[in-house]
Amino acid sequence: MRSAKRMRAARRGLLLASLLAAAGGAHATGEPSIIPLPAQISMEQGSYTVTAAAAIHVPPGDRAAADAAHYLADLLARTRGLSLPVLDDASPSRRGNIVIRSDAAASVKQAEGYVLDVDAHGISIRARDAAGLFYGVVSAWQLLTPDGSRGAVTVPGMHVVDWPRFPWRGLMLDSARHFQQPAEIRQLLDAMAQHKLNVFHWHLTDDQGWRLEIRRYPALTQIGAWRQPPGGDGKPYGGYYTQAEVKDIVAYAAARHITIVPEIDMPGHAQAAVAAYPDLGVTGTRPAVSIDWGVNPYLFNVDDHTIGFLRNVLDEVMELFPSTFVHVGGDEAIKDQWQVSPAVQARMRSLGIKDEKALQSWFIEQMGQYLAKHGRRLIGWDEILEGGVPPSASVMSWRGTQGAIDAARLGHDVVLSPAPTLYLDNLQSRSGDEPSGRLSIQTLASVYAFETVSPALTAEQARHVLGAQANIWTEYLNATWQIQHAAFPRMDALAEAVWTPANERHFDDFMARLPAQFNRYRQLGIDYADSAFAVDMQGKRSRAGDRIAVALTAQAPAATIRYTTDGTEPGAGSTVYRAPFDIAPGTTVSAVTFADNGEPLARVRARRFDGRTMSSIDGSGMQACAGGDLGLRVPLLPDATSPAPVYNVDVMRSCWKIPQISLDGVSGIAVDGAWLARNYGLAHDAAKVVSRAARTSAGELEVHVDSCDGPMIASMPLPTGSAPGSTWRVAATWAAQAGSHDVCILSTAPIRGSLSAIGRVSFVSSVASDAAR
Ligand code: TNX
Repeated sequence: MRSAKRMRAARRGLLLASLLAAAGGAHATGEPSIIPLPAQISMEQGSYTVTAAAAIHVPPGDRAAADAAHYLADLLARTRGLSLPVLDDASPSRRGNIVIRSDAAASVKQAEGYVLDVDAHGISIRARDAAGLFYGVVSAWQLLTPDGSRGAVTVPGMHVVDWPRFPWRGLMLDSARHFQQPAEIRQLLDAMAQHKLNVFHWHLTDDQGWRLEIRRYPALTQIGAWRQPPGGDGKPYGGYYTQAEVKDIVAYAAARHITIVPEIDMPGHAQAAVAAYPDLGVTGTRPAVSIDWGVNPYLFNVDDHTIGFLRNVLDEVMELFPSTFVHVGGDEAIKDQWQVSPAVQARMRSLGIKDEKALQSWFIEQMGQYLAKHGRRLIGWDEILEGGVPPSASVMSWRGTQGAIDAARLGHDVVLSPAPTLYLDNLQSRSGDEPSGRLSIQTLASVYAFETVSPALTAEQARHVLGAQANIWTEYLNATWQIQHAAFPRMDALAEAVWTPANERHFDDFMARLPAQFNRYRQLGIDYADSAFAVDMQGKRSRAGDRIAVALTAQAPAATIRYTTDGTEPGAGSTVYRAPFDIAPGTTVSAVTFADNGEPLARVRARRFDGRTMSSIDGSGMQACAGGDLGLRVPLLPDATSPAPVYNVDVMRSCWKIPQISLDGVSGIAVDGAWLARNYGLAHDAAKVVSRAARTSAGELEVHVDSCDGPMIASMPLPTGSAPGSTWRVAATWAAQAGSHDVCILSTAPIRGSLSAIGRVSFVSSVASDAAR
C-alpha cells in the first residue's frame, strides 16, 4: 500500500490528468467533493456519465444493498432531478451503470468501510456491512452532485477505499431549552447520515422542559413540557415527543445507520421533573418549569421512591431506544439542596457516604447498575468523574479535554465534546449579522482543527477514545434556521475530524470541497452559514475626513474577494481585492468571495460608508469592559425566532467598551437598546453580579472615556416600565472632546429587574455636512 502522502500526491497528479482529459466533457469540476474525505482515494483513467436512462442494480435478495440503493435513488431524485430505478438483477459479474452489492471479501480495513470504483463501465460500491454500503452510497451521491445543476453528470475514474477513524461520530441536540418538531429532527438526522455521522445524542430533559412522553408518569409532559416565558403573550412555550413519534424517529435514524443515545439528565437539571412531581425533589415544594438558562438548584432527591421513579423512566427509555448507551447527564448539579436537606444528609450517612460529590457517584452508579442489568451502558458528562467515577460508566468530556484524559487513564471509554470548540451554540464569525448564540467565536477552521485523541494519552489509553461529537445547545437557538446556521458547515468540519485519517486532513483542501456541498445544501433546503466565506469590511477615515480606506477580509484563506463601489452586485469580472483601497464618503462597497470556477461562495455583503454609518457601531464593534466578558448574543425575547435584533451582553457587569473611537467633532451619543429578561441561573456566581448606584429609578447608561473609571461625559436615564422585550433609544450631548479614546458604557439599572442591553451606539457629529456626505 502506498503511504498516505504519496496517495495524496498521486491523487493530485491524476486529478489534473483527468481534468485535462475531461476538458470539454460534461461537468469537469475540481477535486471530487467527498466530505468527509475518504481514507484512500486515487484518481484513475476514464470517466462515467450517469444519465436519466441509468439504473441502480443490486443482487437479488441483498437487502442491505437494496436499502442503500433506494436511499441513493431518493437523494438523487431530490437533489439532481435524476430518477433512477432500483433493479435487483445484479449478477456477481455485472458491470455498468451503478452496482451496489454486499461483499464479504471487500478489502476494507474495518466495519462501516466500503470500496467505490468508477471506470468507463460504471460505478460500483461494495462493502462488508450495511453501514459500509450506505456510506459508499453517500460518497457516490456526492460524486453525482458536483455542482448545482440537474440531470446527467460525469464522474471521473477513481478507486476509493474508505473507513471511519472512530466508531462514535456524533451530534448532540438540545430539545429541552427549545423544542424542535419531529420533521426538523428527521431533517437533521438525514443530514447527519450524509456526513457519515452515526450517533445522535438527544438531550430530552432539562430544567426548562421534559420532552419525552413517559406513559407511567404523564405529568412529566403535561406539566413538565411547558413553561411560561418572560415577556411573552401569556401562551406557554413547550412541546414534547409522543412515544409513537419517538419510535418513528428511532426507525428513521436506524435506516440511516444512526444510533440515538437519549439523555435523561440527573441528578441536576431536574427542575421540570420536580415541577411535575414535587416529591422527586428535595424541598417538597413545586417549582415552576424553569425559564432561567444556566445552572438551577433543583436536584432529584436520593430516596428509594425517586431512584425507583428514575428506573421506571429508564425502563420506558430502553423500550424506545435500542442504543447500548444511555446518557444520564450528571452535569452542573450544584449540591446546595442536598447540603441543607436533613433527609438527604441522613440518607448519605446511612449509606456511609462521605460527601455530596460521592453521593452523586452513588446516585449515578444506581443507574449504571440498573442499565447494566438490562445489557445497556451508562454514559455521563465529565462531572461524573468527581467523587469517584462509577466503575461501569463511560465519560463524555465537555469541560475541555481533561475529563477524557483522566477517564481514559482510569480505563473508561470516553467521547470528546469539549467546550468551546465543539459547542456549536458559539458563533462562527465576528460579523454583526450572526444570529444569537454564545460569543466565544468557533470558526469553521477551529472546528476543523479539533483533534480527538490527546497526545497525552498512550496508545493503550487512546483505545478508550470512542470518538467525538459536537453539541447544539439551544438556549439561544430558537428556530430551525438558527440550528442549521449553527450546524452547517461546521458539521462538515466535524465529520472530517472524526472520519478522515488525521494525516489526510488539510483545511485548504477541505475548503475547496465545500462549495459543492453548499450546492447540495441548497438543493436540500438547508439554511447553512456562509460565515467562513463572508466578506467583512472595515473603514478608516483619513485625518481630513475626505477619504475612507476600506479593508476587506474573509475567514477563507484562499478565497478571492471581488468588489464594486458603484452599488452594483459584484460578479466574476469585478475588481479583485488585493489591499485596502480609498473611497470617498458616501460610497457603497459591495463584496463577495468567489471560487476558482467563478461561482460566488457567499451572499453579497454591502455597506455604505459615510459619516453616519461609520460612527454607528453594532454589537460586533463592542468589546467587554476590563475584567468582564461579553459572553452572549441574545434575542429580544427568550423565544424570539427572527434574526434581529440581537444584543451582546455581559450579564455579570452590564458594560460595553468601544475601543479607540475618534471623538473629534463628536457632540453626543444615541444608544438603541432594550430591556431583556434577566433569565439566568447563575448559581454561586449570582453574588458576583455588579450592582452600581443609580440616580433615577430605572438607572442610567453612563458614558466614560478612556476606561470605566475615567471621566464621565454623559449619563442617560433609562426608561421606566422595563418590561422584557421593550426597546428604547436614549441620547445625550456633551462638551467637545478631542482625539481617539476607548469609550466605556455601563448600566446602573437595578440588578433585580430586567437586563438593560445595548444593540447599537451612534456617535452624533456636530458637523452637519459630514453626516450628510
Ligand atoms: C453547559 S454542557 C451545559 C448545558 C448548557 C451548555 C451551553 C453541559 C453538560 N451542560 O446545560 O446548555 O453549557 O450553554
